[in-house]
Amino acid sequence: MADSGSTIFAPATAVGKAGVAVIRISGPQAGAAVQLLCGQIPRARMATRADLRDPATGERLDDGLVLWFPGPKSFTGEDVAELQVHGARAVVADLLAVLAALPGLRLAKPGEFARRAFDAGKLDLAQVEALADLIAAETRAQARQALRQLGGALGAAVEGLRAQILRLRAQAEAEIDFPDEGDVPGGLVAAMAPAFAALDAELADLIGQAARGERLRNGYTVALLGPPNAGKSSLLNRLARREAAIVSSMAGTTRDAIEVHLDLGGWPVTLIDTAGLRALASADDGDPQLAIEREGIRRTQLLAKAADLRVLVLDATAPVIDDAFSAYAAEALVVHNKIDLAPAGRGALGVSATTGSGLAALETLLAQKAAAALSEEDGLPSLVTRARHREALEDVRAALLQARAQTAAELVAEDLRRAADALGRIVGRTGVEDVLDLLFAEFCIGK
Ligand SMILES: Nc1nc2c(ncn2[C@@H]2O[C@H](COP(=O)(O)OP(=O)(O)O)[C@@H](O)[C@H]2O)c(=O)[nH]1
Ligand SMILES: [Mg+2]
Repeated sequence: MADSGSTIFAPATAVGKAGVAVIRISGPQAGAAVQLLCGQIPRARMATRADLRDPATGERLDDGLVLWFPGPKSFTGEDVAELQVHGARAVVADLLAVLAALPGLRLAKPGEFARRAFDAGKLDLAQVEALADLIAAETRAQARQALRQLGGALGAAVEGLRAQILRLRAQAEAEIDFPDEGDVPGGLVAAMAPAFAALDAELADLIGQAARGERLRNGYTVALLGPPNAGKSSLLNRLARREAAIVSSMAGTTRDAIEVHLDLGGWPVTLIDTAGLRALASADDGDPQLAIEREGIRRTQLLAKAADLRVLVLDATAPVIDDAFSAYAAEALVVHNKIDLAPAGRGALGVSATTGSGLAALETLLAQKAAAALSEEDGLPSLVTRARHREALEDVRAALLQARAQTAAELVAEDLRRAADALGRIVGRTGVEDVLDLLFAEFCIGK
């Protein structure tokens, strides 16, 4: 993907019928392309109205705005142009065809603009991840967290830690080069003890934020569990306000888990519908229908375990707790559905997927649980948002712990070097080639 000599272009907005579409061009030929299309290079960073023409025929393709960002003060660090045109499929298709025909220009690959920004040092790796998260954000809390990371907050924290570690390393290196006759073994590490303790506390704090940050990115997961026909799928559809899951009076209709993403008061909640749980007699082995149901139940058990919250949905007309899900009954949120047919039992929240009664209370309860799990203690979103960050921080902590146990200055220096490298991985300084391709593939074209 490191073909940086070419000039790339792509629509930066989703294709379809829209008021405005943005086409982005980046690379050494961006200026020539703008000159050919618009007959001029507009003033830098000023919106300029221009006719956009096919240079081959002179035909006017659209009347739009052109923005010119000469490198290095641009998103990618290269010469960049943005064409704001009418968001018609025909206009965009014509302009893309004209651009493709120009020498040295080609359509960008997914994430290629962001990749160039990263290669030019405009964004560190954590910021690139944040950009992907921001584009994917479905709720305000997710957008807030991504924006903080895009602003470089994680990178700044990492650089602060790295600078402290490099200072310690310099001390260790000095000890190797100019050993003092009077040194006692372990004296070096003893002198560093306060610095090690401070670093460890800071790392523990960051790692402590990880669970919340990762959960906010992925959504607070709620699994709907219960016997077949209790109305789990109906409830999910009702909460999603669309027909996501198949509803049927035939028991065992839902085999695969269906999930919908809800925004409950700004908090992302992923609601998972599951196959109904019921105790199956092992004597039924060999019945293919039951084998499928058995597999569905096995998957449900796994999902139930992994979810942040389990909601046990029972039929209010027959709220029996079967062996198959009795294990969840104690800690799950118990909901009695079909209260249009029978009143809810004691200790259960009564709802009706058919009439909608009780659903507002259920939504409020789910939002409260999500808020409790995701909300910030200090008023700021989590700095650590991905398993990748958390694992690197754990490696840093382990390397520092090892450094503290050394007596020889050489070994202290070596452990400190490993700690600094692990930090470097978070922002993409070291050992990230394998991560890069995966990450940029997360983007769609034009980003
Ligand atoms: N009267 C009534 N029927 C419901 C309600 N919720 C679901 N049902 C019906 O119960 C049957 C099973 O619903 P479904 O959502 O497929 O249950 P699941 O197996 O738990 O997913 C369907 O015939 C639904 O129409 C409800 O609140 N009231
Ligand atoms: Mg179902």
